[in-house]
Amino acid sequence: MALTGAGVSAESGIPTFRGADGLWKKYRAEDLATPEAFEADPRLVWEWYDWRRQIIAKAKPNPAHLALAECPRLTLITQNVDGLHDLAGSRDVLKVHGDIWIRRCIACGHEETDRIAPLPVLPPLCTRCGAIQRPGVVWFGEGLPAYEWMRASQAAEGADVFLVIGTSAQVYPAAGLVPLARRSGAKIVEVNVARSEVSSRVDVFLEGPAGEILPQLLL
Ligand code: BJW
Ligand code: ZN
Repeated sequence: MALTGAGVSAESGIPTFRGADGLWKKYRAEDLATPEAFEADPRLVWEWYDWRRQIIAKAKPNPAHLALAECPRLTLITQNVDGLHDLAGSRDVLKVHGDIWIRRCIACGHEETDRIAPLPVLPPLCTRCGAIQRPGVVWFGEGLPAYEWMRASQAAEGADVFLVIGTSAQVYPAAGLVPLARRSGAKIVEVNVARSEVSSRVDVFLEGPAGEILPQLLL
């Protein structure tokens, strides 16, 4: 199995969250990626997501996404909301932090998926009931989608090899999949340009850009 984070999309030009050029250096997570922030100022939160949707709309999968898509018998779990694994051809991607291309009504739950960026009206409104929509992502303090999380935990318990790619492994419960897999007997192989929260407890640490290392490792 593989768990990917923002680093796998960095070479596609999508900013990561932590680190020198990370989104959280310029924006405070609690002002933008929490239910409280959205309740206080849905337009501000949507402006940030609309800006990110515009960046992601122009981005293409890089050799890391493509190598993972060509790997048979791989359960792919991603924390990324950008959809680049899908565009690369991976099937059955488990998106544990949601999908930036989904808009979900806060009143009736109706979901709409498209790749429109920028959106014509912010905040966008539900076509079914007219209430405000929210981005279909998982914010701090929110539970992860139950089905995806169950499949991710099962994969961690059954994995022989667990690739941890381009994640700082600081955000839970996703980061907890690494020790879970390790306790269950998996070999942990990490690919990252820098050491992460889990690097001291992996079997193999491959230092470098995912777009260079994964094609060599998997193809
Ligand atoms: C490269 C590279 C290249 C660069 N090649 N590598 C236990 C302990 C402490 C806290 C908690 C805990 N359990 C829960 C919490 C609270 C919280 C949490 O984890 N906080 C920590 C930060 C301390 N977790 C939550 O709130 C979660 N929910 C929850 O626990 O709910 C409980 C609950 C249960 C039941 C009912 C109700 C509630 C939810 C977490 C949601 C996270 N959401 C975000 C935003 C998503 C939407 C959006 O995109 O806007 O998800 S935050 C952000 O971080 C995003 C990412 O998916 C996530 C992880 O980031 P990632 O992918 O690791 O990126 P970076 O930037 O951190 O790292 C990039 C890495 O790439 C670096 O290592 C680079 O070196 C590397 N890199 N270029 C290879 N080319
Ligand atoms: Zn609605």
